[in-house]
Amino acid sequence: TASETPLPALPALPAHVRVLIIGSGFAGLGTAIRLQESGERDFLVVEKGSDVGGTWRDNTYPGAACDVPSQLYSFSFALNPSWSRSFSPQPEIWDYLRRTAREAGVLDRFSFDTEVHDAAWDAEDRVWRVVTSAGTVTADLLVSGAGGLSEPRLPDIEGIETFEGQLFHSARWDHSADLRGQRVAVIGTGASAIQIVPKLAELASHLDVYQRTAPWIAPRPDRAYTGVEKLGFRLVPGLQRLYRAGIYWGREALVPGLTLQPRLQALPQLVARRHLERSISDPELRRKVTPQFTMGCKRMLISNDYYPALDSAHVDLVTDPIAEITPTGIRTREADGTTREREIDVLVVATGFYTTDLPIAHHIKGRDGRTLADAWAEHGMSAYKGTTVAGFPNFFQVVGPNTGQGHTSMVHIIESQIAYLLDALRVMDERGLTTLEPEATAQRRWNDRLQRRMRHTVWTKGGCSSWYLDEHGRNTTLWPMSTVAFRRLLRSFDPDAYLTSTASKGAS
Ligand code: N01
Repeated sequence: TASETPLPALPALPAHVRVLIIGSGFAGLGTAIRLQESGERDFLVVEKGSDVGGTWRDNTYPGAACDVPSQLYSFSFALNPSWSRSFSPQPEIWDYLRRTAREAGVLDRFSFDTEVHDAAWDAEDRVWRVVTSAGTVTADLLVSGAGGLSEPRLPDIEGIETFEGQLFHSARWDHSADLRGQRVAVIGTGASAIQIVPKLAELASHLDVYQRTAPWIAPRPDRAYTGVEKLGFRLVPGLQRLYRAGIYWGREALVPGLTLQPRLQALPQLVARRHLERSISDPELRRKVTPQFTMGCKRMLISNDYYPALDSAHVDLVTDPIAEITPTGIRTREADGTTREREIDVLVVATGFYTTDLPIAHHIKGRDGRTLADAWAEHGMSAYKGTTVAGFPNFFQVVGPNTGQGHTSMVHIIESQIAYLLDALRVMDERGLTTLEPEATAQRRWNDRLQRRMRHTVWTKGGCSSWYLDEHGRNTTLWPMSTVAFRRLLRSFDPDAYLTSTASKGAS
């Protein structure tokens, strides 16, 4: 299969490329393929992992699967007739990405096991100087496809470093750990945890699930595609596009409105409550898992096996707050003020990622050595059109600030950003531009408008805290309108919003 074929190796890093891309998930890989299709071969993808796939390479935990329908989870230019189910398991998505990379013939431009240590704008030579673990490369343009959910965040719980059993993050699963017959704990009840818990419940002798906030969980309408459907996807061009369009427009029509009108949540909340009641027999457990915030405030989850797993005799849902992690287990603070330790052999932390404080932001330096983290320190992450940043010439961030999705596929957003980047290159070529960077006022106007809209959404008003919000309570991660609107706004590159320079003249 595609997964078993060795990857072609790049003999050495080139000294200079026109476009340097960081990361090879949907964002980096999509950018590389589209660049090549546009006739641009002078690019390099640096990837710190040993393969393509991004989050779909890294998240190999048991039960890992997509909660966005398969039909929406492929590039529009590389549909996948091989999906086996309506919601794809992780190995299929990873395999799709590996196959797509191979078939596009771009892998000879990839450098794997290559970590970016530092990327700095050299104002004199007008290039990005990128220091990697495999050497230094200069590039006219720098594209970050490093992802918004790629750096695991360990919980800041006292004593975590003292734990003597096995401990790992959901996104860095330790497959050498034999969990059969072990006492296991999971901290977290987000999208990752609810997929992991049912699988762990099958293996562990005892499982404790530590819940801080009860999430909303709706039924998962997952099913295997029939033989007729699969044959149809292969043989009838257009059938898959029809499926895709149907699912896509259904979501586009409904979900963005739901984020603005919490009253419209009444029906989906009822469906989720019924789901909870049907799945759990124990009234005390039902009470504990009943969400206390408006649906959609955190990511909406879907699962058919999480609630039944919690309802099993050997699984305990612990809602008392964690006081500390000890060498042998987890100690909680009980309602009466005493503490209680539950002993475990293995601890799985499914506590999410660095989202509004991306580690890579400390390593990308624009004008005057200012890092992205410096630029974002005061008011949080922001970009122009989620893609370019004032003070960072010739820099594009695919999956940048306020581009995330709560209801549909990121791939649609990613393709909109890639199209914008390609159009920027076209404009640079046509006008002989050497540099471009968004005007600070254009960026400010864009973000003021977004933040004004955010104030009325369920993410801000729904009564929960989530990874969508930064330390100032601002949502700097999600796109608050439809993906169709995003595509329209990024349809063509808009040089009027940019400071540009040509080889002979200075910035204008
Ligand atoms: O992470 P999360 P995730 N003590 O941040 C809890 C995508 N994704 O990996 O809710 C105790 O959502 C925290 O509690 P609370 C998807 O976009 C997609 O699950 O903050 N608990 C929460 O329960 C998703 O949204 C798929 O009170 C602590 C959990 O840990 C995003 O990735 C699958 C804690 C973290 O939840 C992240 O999901 C999986 C502490 N100190 C993920 N710190 C698909 O299917 C945190 N928690 C496509």
